[in-house]
Amino acid sequence: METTLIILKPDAVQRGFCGRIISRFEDKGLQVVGMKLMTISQELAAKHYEAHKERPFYASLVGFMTSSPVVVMALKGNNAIAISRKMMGATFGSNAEPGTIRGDFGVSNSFNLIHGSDSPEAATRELELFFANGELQDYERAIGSWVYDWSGGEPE
Ligand code: 3AN
Repeated sequence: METTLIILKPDAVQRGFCGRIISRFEDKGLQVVGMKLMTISQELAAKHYEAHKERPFYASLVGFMTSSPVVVMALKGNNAIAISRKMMGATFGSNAEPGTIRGDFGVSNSFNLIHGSDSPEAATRELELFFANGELQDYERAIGSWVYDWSGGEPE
């Protein structure tokens, strides 16, 4: 099982899409194990987007991400990272496929609604940045035995 960090960016919160986006992940079967509304500080944004520091869009990206509250979520599931990325769609709203979150809810390249960790290493790093010890919940879902086939001992 993997856990990934998802951020519903300021445009998703301001445009009132959080419920609909969260529903997509719940409908898919991913388990919400952490969730909060917060405003990202300059310092946290700088750490999160460290890899993009030299890119021309860095300042506007940090400005956008710190401009208004976001919803941060931790989603757990088999291949949760790849599944979430597929559901998010291509980086830019202008060419994201219909059926994906970015494809269905936006047209902008800069305001692209959602972030999702892109590797297990990134997920570990980002979950630690956004959630304190004890904030992620370890719990069994009542529907758990119908989301996966557990007959072989592993979730399939
Ligand atoms: P993704 O979020 O799809 O993994 P990354 O990691 O390439 O995309 O980029 C991180 C964020 O930086 C994107 N979510 C997007 O908001 C922003 N970004 C990436 N490339 C550009 C660009 N050329 N112009 C403006 N913003 C960009």
